[in-house]
Amino acid sequence: MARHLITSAIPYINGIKHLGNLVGSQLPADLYARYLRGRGNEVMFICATDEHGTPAELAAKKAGQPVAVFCAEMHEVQADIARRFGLSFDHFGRSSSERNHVLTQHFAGKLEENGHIREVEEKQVYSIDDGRFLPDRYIEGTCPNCGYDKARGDQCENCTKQLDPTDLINPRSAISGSTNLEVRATKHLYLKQRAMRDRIEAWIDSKKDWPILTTSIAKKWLNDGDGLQDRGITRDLDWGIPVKKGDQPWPGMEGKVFYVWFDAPIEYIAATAEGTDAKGQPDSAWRRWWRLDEGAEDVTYTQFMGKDNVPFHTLSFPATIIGSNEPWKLVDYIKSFNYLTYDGGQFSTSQGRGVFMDQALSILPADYWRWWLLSHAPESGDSEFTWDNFQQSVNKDLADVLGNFVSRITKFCRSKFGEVVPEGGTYGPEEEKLIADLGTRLRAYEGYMSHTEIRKAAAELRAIWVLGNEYLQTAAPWSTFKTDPEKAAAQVRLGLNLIRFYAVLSAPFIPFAADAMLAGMQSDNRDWPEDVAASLALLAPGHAFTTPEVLFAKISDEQREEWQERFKGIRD
Ligand code: B3M
Ligand code: ZN
Repeated sequence: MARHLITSAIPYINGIKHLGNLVGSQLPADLYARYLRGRGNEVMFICATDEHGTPAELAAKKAGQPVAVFCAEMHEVQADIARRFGLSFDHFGRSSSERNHVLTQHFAGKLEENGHIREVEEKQVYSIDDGRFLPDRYIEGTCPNCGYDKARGDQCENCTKQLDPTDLINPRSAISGSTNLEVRATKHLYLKQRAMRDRIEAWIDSKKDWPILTTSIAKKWLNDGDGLQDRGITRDLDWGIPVKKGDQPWPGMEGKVFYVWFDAPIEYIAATAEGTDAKGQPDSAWRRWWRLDEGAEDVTYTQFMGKDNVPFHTLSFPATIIGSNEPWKLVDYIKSFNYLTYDGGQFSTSQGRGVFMDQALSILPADYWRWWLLSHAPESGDSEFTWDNFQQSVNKDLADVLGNFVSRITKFCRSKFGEVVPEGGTYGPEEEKLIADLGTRLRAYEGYMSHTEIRKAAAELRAIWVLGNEYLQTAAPWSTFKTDPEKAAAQVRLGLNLIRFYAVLSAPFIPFAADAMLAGMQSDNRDWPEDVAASLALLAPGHAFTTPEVLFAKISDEQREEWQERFKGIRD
């Protein structure tokens, strides 16, 4: 039994995530966690909400709530949706937790002690009426280049020119609209990543098996232009983790907080501690996952994220860990994803375009989405969600192949033998061939699953379902029964056992259907089929079952059209 630490990129608190976010981190991480648990490994699967930064502050303002209240409520909303999607986190933490405050301040203190922090004086726009500094993109004004009157301080959306806030004509606060602005000097802490460049590069180069998407992004930031830049790790905001050196004040940094991207990855560690705290366990319970000197030597750590998060996980977070000079666990494998597009365009949180997690669950159960998203995961390039494709995939794979298999075999058995596994008959060459073919495909499936090759794994699983259907088609127990009821009994026995076998293999993809299949077979044996023949003999003659309800309903053309229409616009 091996030990696996798995983290998903932590979703921003500012709203409910769309399906593109889901398939880019939390869902594949869940697939992997479920698979590894299914194989008997010890797994710690961690996620959390990412609660700091200006977007959180502004979303709270828009909701008319104090930011702490907004975050607490939105955390519960996201936790509930995650649960309903079957995301099996061992803990779903909060980056605003006390644990994260302490750990983030601890890391900053260590980095400073080891000479990895420098102070930089900057000039920044201050809004007198808002009583705060404004990040560049919260300053609006007229573009000096094209005259567009809603240009942002970092860029003009109309002509795409990169801007400095001071370039804008008639600048105003995007928060209040106030023009009562001035430029003030402010001091910030920078993490001296540049000086750690060679150590980080050597570490990345040692990861020979990483996906190309991950290493190519990391390399780009290491080598492009001037190479790895030092990064500001503090902000002039109210909401966030106060800047301190460990538990000591940081002179000159009063009233400032750490930058959200500094504390967010540290939350992976903190959330593990939040989880063990919640169980009343001692610190050693989380430290054995994270401290090389306290048991984490034999942990394999895998991270899941969208490609836009890769630089922070290949460069900045490792710089924090390495720079601490303490024996913290570094990631072993980073699985990153391209983007999922929506019906010819982008999914967009800010524009409310696409299907959001709560909306998805309001029209169909989680497994329909899980199956489509995972079997179309944007691994080697972007992939596109279309309602057509979704309908086809659900109807073919889930309803026609898997669902139909379960329903035919159970209904036939009920009508001829009753709701028990029938006895009598023996397996012949067809059954032996099926068992051998299942074995070959199962080993391939395991290979893809353990390397997080998700689309290939899905294709292999589908092929395993198809084998059962084809067997049923050729064995045709309904015809056999007329001439050789004993033989038909053996065929049906194999078929019923296949339902349990499929439930176990499919659980990482479609956990709810897997539960329904096992409940129907009145079995809670979830043992992974190391030996296919033995696994297909687990439900012995005389074992009672109940014929399950329809596992997967087909999506009709009317439904497809209705949903396409309903979700074509913009969410309000
Ligand atoms: N919240 C961005 C995102 O959800 C960010 C990830 C943090 S991972 C430590 O894409
Ligand atoms: Zn412009």
